[in-house]
Amino acid sequence: MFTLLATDSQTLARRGRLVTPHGAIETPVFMPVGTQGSVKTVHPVELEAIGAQIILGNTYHLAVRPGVDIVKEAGGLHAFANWSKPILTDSGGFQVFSLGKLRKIKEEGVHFQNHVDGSPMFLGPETAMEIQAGLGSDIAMLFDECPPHPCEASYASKSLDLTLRWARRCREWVDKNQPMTGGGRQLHFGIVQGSSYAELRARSARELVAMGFDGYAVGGVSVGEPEPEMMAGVENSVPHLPMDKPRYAMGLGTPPQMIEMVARGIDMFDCVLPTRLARHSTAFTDEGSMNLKNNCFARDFRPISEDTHPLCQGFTRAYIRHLIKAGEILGLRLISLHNLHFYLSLLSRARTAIEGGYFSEFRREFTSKYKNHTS
Ligand code: PRF
Repeated sequence: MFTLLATDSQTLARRGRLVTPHGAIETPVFMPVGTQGSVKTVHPVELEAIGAQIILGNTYHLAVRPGVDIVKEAGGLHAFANWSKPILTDSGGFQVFSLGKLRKIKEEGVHFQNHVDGSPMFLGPETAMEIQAGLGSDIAMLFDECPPHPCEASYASKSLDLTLRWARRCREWVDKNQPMTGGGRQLHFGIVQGSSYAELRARSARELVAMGFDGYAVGGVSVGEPEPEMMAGVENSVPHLPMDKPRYAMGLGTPPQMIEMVARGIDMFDCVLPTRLARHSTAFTDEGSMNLKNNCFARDFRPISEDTHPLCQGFTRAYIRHLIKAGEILGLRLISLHNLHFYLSLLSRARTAIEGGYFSEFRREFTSKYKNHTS
C-alpha cells in the first residue's frame, strides 16, 4: 500500500506513494480540509486543478449534520460531495474534545451535546469506526483523546492508556467488519499521543505498531505548545514508527513548520490555515504571508505572487483588496485558491527536491527566504 520511492541522505525526509481505494497519493502531501464535506468556497474541479490529491473530512461534523445515514443513502461521501479522489476522515475525538464543558469522557467513549441543536450524542471507538465506514473514506483515523496543553504527566499517562484501550477496540471493530470502499479496503491509521513526554510518545507508538495499522499519525501536537515542543513531539514519535508505513502530523502547520516536519520524516499534513487565513485576507508567498486588506496594496497592481495558479493569474493585489473591502466573495475565493495552491505546490516542490537529492538546500533556501511579516 505504501512504497518508499526515495529517502534523503541528510535528513529523515522521504518520497513515497500511498495507494488507496480511490487512487494513489504522492507523498509528502498536503490535504486540504473539508470539514463538512466541502473545502470552503472551492469547487472540486478547482481543487483538482490546483493539485489536490486527497481531502479531509470530519466524522464529528458529518455525523451531527446531515448524519451518516443521509451520506450513506447518497452513496458515500465521495458521491455526496462530488469528489472522486481519496478522502481521509478524522475520527471526531479531537473535535469533540474542543466542545469543552459540553462533553464527558468515559471509558466507553465521549458523551456530548452537539454544537448545532444541543441534543445529546455519543462517539466511541466502535461508533467512530462505524461512521467512517459508512462515510466510505479511504483512510479512517482511530478514535483518540488529544490531551490539552499544558498537561501534567499523570493526566497524560492516564489519557494515553485510555487512547490505547480505545485503539484496541477500534482494531477489533475493524477486524470484525473490514469496511470496503470504492472496490478496495479502507485504510486505518493509529494516532500517537503522549503530550510532551518522550517516554509516553515511545510507549504510544510501540503499542500501536504492535496492533498493526496501515499508517500512523502524530496527534496532540500544534495544540498551543511552543514550536520547539511541537518539533520534539514529532521527534519523539517518529523513531518508534516503521519505515514502511506513512506518517501523518495532524492539524499543522505554517509553511516552514511543514518543511521542518518533512525533514523529521513526516509524509502527510492537513491544516485549516490556508483556507481560514484566506477568509481573513491573508495570502501566503515564498517571502511570508501578507494581509491584502492593508492600505499598502491599494495601488499594488502585481499578482499575489508570480507563481500563483493560472486560476488566480490576471488578478492584482489591488483588485483583490478592493473585492475584500467591498464584501465581494470572489476575493475570499481567490485567496483560498491561491493559498491552497501555495501549500500543495510547496509539498510538490519538497517531493521534487527529495527525488533530486537536494532537499537540504531546498529546506535552507525556503526557510531563510520565508519571513513571517504581515504587511
Ligand atoms: N487527534 C485527532 N485529530 C486531530 C488531532 C489529534 O490529536 C490534532 C492535534 N493537532 C488535530 N486533529 N484525532
